[in-house]
Amino acid sequence: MKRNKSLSPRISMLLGMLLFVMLASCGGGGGSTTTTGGSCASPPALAKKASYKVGFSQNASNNPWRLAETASIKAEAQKRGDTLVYADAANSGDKQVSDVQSMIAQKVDVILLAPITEKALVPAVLQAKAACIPVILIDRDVDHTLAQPNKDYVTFIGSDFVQQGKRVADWLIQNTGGKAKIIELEGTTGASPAINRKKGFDDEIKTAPGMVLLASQDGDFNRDTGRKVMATLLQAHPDVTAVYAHNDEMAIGAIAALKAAGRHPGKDVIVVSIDGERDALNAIINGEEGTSVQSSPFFGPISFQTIDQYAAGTKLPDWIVVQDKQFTKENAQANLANSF
Ligand code: GYE
Repeated sequence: MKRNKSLSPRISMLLGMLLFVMLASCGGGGGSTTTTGGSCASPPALAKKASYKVGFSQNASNNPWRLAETASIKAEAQKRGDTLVYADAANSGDKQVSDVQSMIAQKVDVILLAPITEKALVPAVLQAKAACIPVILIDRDVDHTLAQPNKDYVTFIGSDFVQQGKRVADWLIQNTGGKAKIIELEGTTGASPAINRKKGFDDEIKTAPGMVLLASQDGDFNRDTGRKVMATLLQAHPDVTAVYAHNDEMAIGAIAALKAAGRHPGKDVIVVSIDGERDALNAIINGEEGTSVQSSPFFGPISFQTIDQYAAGTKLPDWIVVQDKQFTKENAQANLANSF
């Protein structure tokens, strides 16, 4: 009781400060992209300039997909003569929040953010907004109950993850005659592609009664974690006939685990996944993997075009949907040269 009493003036002062910051920073309001009366709009406006100082907050650099994305962003910034402030959060939500805070302190013009999970980066998105810096989400989305496009951030540029999961499920249903016992390796818990690739796949296989989901577990979008999780699940479910991995890295890990256990991926177990990286295309070519639905990592051109459009005052959609191909043994070889 005593403690509460002595803290309350401080809390009310903090609340007062918070209210002040909110009023000062959100005066533009109402979805307008123009700056009004010294406060910023919602989302904050971007002044047209010959070149920009662009922040790019990457969530990790531990797989070919992330490296291809970073290379694409860096190449496009360089091509345009923009200054890129780059940070790699090394798979940590906390580090990614402080990376964005550092970009705010460095007064970048705009932030490209690939949020590690749907929730972890919401405070950073709101802090950028309060500092009048527009944020464009790329490759992963945030939780829309906590932050909204065309309000708290500009837009989300990325694939339709539900559709990706559904496409993998449809291929698997067709290629197993609608009968399979499946192990699912999920991406990083709480990441938008993990949530939605699971939803798209799980909902679709429910339409075919012979498709049985034996187990579904987090493999963190990581090759070696995928391998270890697969090895463990394989012991509990030796009757598995199909593996659905939320990304190619985990599929490659699963193929290694299957082989180590004396199984024959592509023959007694069908492996399917998402991304379209080179190792997966090669696994499709040599028969060990069935299909990989593409998830393009080449965000450079589209991100910087979106920055230009936003600065020009174009009203952007809440979601700029990236269109993806699908790789199978029919086209894997032809797409190998452009893979990553
Ligand atoms: O599939 C995966 C990466 O967010 C769309 O994250 C991206 C996914 C991609 O780690 O390989």
